[in-house]
Amino acid sequence: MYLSRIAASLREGDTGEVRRLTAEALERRYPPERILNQAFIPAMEDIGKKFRGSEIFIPEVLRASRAMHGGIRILQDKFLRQVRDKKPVRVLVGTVAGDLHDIGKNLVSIFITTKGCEVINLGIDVPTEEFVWAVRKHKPQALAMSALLTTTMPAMPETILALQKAGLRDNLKILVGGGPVTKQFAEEIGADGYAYDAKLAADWIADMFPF
Ligand code: B1M
Repeated sequence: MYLSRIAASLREGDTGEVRRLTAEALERRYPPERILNQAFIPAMEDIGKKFRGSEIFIPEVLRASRAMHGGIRILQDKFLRQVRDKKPVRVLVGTVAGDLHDIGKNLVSIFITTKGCEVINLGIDVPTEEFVWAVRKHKPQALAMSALLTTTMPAMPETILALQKAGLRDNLKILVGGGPVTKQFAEEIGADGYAYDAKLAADWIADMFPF
């Protein structure tokens, strides 16, 4: 019952209700993965379909994505509490320079968190130098880069090259993904992996760093 109410509130873009129902569902011991997989993701997929079919427009998409972020923050607190006592694999996540899309990237973050990893989310429009700086500072085992625009895809090989030049590439696994990114592109630019969606991204990290 909670799941369908959360999904409906998300579609309506009602952040307050999504947060309230998510917190209540967690209190009633709904597993966070279930809330994510059976409420947030189907509702967001629905929004994507309606947008493509011109049934709704950008303001509605933005309201729904804000509502999902509100709910994700509550889920993320829960996931983080679950991994606090482990020594987790550290993963840096970010959307590349020039790209403001963050919904898919945030899904990737949360799915990776569910695998028991510590995720450092650098946000959107992350310049190459900031990726390099963050890898040097946080010493992650993996970097996950997202791009949703064909025009921002070149920032991925640029970042990989900059990491190589800075001597930071060897001990780092690099995963790329996002709408226009393909497996072939990932191979061409020298990434270690490609994932089609957030779940596969998390599975890839878990395969790379089994524990
Ligand atoms: Co933009 N946008 N947008 N947009 N937008 C797309 C991406 C687009 C496909 C729409 C279209 O034309 N049909 C198109 C890109 C075309 C292209 O280049 N191939 C596009 C465009 C052109 C633009 C602008 C240029 C529009 C303009 O201003 N003329 C502009 C660019 C701004 C910029 O970034 N500089 C723009 C702006 C925006 C908004 C700001 C209005 C808003 C973003 C709000 C936000 O993120 N906070 C927005 C939105 C919402 C979309 C659509 C409608 C939805 C994207 C989304 O969040 N989907 C999108 C059309 C569409 O996809 N139907 C569109 C839901 C999300 C769960 O899916 O992000 O694809 P997605 O993530 C998926 C996978 O891609 C994958 O996993 C997720 C699912 O599990 N994935 C990874 C993502 N990152 C991954 C990383 C991984 C692995 C998997 O490993 C590291």
